[in-house]
Amino acid sequence: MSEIFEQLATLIIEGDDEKTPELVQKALDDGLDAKDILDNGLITGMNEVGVRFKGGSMYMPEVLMSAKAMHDGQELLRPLLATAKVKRSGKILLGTVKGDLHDIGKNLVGMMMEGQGLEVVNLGFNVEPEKFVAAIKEHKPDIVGMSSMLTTTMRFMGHTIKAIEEAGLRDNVKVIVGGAPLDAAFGQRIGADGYGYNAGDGAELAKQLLA
Ligand code: B1M
Repeated sequence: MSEIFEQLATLIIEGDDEKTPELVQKALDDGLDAKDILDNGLITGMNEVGVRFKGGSMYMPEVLMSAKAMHDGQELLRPLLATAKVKRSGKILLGTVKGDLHDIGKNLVGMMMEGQGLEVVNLGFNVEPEKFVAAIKEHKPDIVGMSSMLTTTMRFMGHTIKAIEEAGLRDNVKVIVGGAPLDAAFGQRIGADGYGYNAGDGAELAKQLLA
């Protein structure tokens, strides 16, 4: 049984988005549990991708391929996991801030977080502070994650945190920020709970904040 999990993890690391869903389906047909397939196969593979990415032995295009394989494999499990009421380890609301259309990095962060077993509600890009606030009320996340790629849109992270405070919701959520023009000092200055340097780092940070 552990052999099929190892094969799944390897397919994720290799970023094989054709064979991953096929093997997930085979595992299901063999009667394996959806959560075991997720935890011991897909997430194990994605964890290794995070380690290799952080260590510099995997690069962005490969990580994106792994993320796609992970996504396609997970799609088959999603309905089963929902039915089985498997408890995800936390919920994160993710968006690129107002005025900013860059979403490749933010989507990658979301996929890495899904790979860590988190439920991700992806609000897309150009997300106004008010939309973050409304989404917190609707989805009740544990963490709000904001991305910005432009020096001109970084300030909307602070505006969003302020809007969350003014709505009386700041104590309900942790806030993490990331994006190429930011650093940890900026995150602290605007009152965020953490800053993620890259996708793996962001996912790890979310896990730490939930622990
Ligand atoms: Co634009 N762009 N762009 N662009 N673009 C940059 C960001 C830029 C650095 C290019 C340059 O001048 N060298 C520059 C910004 C300069 C600045 O402000 N410092 C720039 C500019 C100026 C612009 C426009 C203003 C250009 C123009 O129109 N004159 C315009 C702005 C549009 C707007 O947003 N309103 C614009 C438009 C675009 C496109 C739409 C064409 C396209 C975006 C498409 C898309 O995202 N769907 C685009 C692209 C692709 C880029 C570059 C080339 C690549 C960005 C990217 O996807 N990187 C970029 C130059 C560059 O970065 N080399 C550039 C790959 C991605 C995986 O990395 O996004 O850094 P990244 O995400 C990382 C980390 O930052 C981190 O983890 C991710 C994965 O490791 N991270 C988080 C990100 N969010 C996180 C959140 C977290 C944690 C970690 O927790 C919540």
